[in-house]
Amino acid sequence: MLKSTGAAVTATLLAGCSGGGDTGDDESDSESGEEATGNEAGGGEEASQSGGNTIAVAPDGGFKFEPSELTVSVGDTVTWEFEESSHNVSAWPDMHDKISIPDGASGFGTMDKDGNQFAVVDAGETLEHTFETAGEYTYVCMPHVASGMIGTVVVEE
Ligand SMILES: [Cu+2]
Repeated sequence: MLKSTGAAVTATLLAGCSGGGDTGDDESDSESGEEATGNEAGGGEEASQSGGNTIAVAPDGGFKFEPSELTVSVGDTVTWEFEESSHNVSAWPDMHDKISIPDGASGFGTMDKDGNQFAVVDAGETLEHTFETAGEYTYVCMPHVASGMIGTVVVEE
């Protein structure tokens, strides 16, 4: 289901299951050293991503994605971290006319393509998506798209 599209809601997996050596939870505080060097060293792949291509959902309770625009490369995985409850991510073009993805790209979201557009996720959960097609993806939070809760990921070759 979600996995087949390259997206997965992984809840606490990030912190829980991949921490080879370190105690895991201080990733967000210590942005500087460890993740950068740990990237290639092959801990869990989730662990290496949390310092990099991460988008905060509703930081400080705002109806926004931070950063609102992120540029990555084909093959990169982006992680959305839900800092508050009552939000979601949809990059399914049929759900809203603000949503757009490149021709031939896969949609993704915290819900399935035909799922509940207003299903929200809890604070602390994450969504991961690996971008296989270059181009510009505009995704939204369905409950708050009218409030401008819209984000963009630009995927370069
Ligand atoms: Cu929202």
